[in-house]
Amino acid sequence: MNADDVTRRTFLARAGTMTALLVSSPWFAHAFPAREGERVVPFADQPSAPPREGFNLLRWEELDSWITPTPEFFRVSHYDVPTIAEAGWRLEVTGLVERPGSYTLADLRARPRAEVVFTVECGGNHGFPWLTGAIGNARWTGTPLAPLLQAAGIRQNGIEVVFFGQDEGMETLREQKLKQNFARSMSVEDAMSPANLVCYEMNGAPLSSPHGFPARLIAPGWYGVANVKWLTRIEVRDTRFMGRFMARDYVTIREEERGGQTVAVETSVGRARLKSAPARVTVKDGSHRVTGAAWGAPIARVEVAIDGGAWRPATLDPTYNAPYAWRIWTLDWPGATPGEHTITSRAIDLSGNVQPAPTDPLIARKKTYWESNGWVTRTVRLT
Ligand SMILES: Nc1nc2c(c(=O)[nH]1)N[C@H]1C(S)=C(S)[C@@H](COP(=O)(O)O)O[C@H]1N2
Ligand SMILES: [Mo]
Repeated sequence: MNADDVTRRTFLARAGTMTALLVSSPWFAHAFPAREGERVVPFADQPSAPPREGFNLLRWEELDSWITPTPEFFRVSHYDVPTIAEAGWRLEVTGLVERPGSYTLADLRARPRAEVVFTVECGGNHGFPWLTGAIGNARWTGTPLAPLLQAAGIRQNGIEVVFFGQDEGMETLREQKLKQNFARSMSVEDAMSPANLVCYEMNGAPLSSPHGFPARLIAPGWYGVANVKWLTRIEVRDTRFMGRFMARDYVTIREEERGGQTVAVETSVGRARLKSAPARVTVKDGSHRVTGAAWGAPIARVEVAIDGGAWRPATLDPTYNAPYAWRIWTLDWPGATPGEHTITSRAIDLSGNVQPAPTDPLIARKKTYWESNGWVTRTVRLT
C-alpha cells in the first residue's frame, strides 16, 4: 500500500463520516428558504407556561426547518415513560387471528422497510393557551402494518384492532381502581391502510425512549394519540374497544341540531383535521414576511388576513411537499406599519374544504378543547 492509497482511504473514511453525519441529521438539509440576515419579530402573544415540564413544545418562532430535529420534537406521555430493553421485548400479534405472531426488533427490521414524512399533532393542540406547540414533522421508518396483520390472518369476526403500549396507570373505573395500559384502536379497515407503519426509526436514528423505543405505531393522517408508543401487543377483537383514550379521554363534545332540538354529540378524536398557523414574522431591510405551516390534509392553498382584512394568498414552499407532512408557506407583507397587528391564516385542502373560522359551528359549538383546528391568530408589535 502506498501513501496515496492511505490518503485516499483516509479521505474516503472522512467523506463517509461526513455523509453519515448528514444522513443522521436529516433536518440539516431541510432548512426552508429564508432571507439571509432577516430578523425574527417575536409575537406579542406568547403562550403561557405549561402546567408541567416535559412536553418539549415547539417554539413557533424558531421553526426554520421542514423536518423537526428529534431533540426539539414535542412529547406527550399520559403515564410513565417506560425504559424497555430490546432483549426481552416482543411485539405480539394476537386475538382473533389464525396465526398469532411474536416479533423481536430484529424480526421487524428484517421485514420490508418503508418510510413516511408525517406531521404529528396532539389532538389537544391549541386547546389551551399554553398548548400551541404540540406538533412536529419527522421522517418515520419501519415496516408496514398491513402485511403483519395479513400474515396473522384476521378471523371473520374480527372488527377492531387494538394497539397496546407498555406504559400503564391506575384508572378509576366505576369506583374501582384498575390497572390499564395505554391503548388505542382502529377498525380493521383503518388498520389495514397501507400508510400505517410499525415504526422503529425517527429521523434516521432508532426511536428514543420518549418517542416510543423499541417500536410505535405511525398512523399518517391521524392525530398524535393514535400513534401508540412502546407497542407491545396488537390484538384483534370482535367488539368496539372502549379504553380511556378512545371513549373517555380524547372525546370531543359538540352541540348539534337534530329536528329543532340541540343534542350534545360525543366523538372519539381520530383523524387529523385541516389546520394552519402563522409560525414567524421576519423583517429584512424594513420589509416584513410571514412564514407558517399548514397540515392535516393535502394542502391546496393558504390565505392570510392582516388585521382581519382581506384574505391574501400565501405562497406554498415548492421544495417540501409530501402527502402527510406540513406545507410551509410565506406571505410578503410590504408596507407594514408600526404598531400592533394581528395575523390570521386559514388553509384550504385539495377537496376545497376550508379550515373553520372561530364562528363556524364546528368550533363555536365545541364544548371541549380537543380538535381545535380553527383559524390561528397571532399578534405582533412592529416598531
Ligand atoms: N403508549 C403511549 N403512546 C402514546 C401516548 C402515550 O401516552 N402512551 N401519547 C399519545 C399522544 S396523546 C400523542 S400526542 C403522541 C405524541 O407523540 P410523541 O411523544 O412522540 O411526540 O403520542 C401518542 N402515543
Ligand atoms: Mo396527544
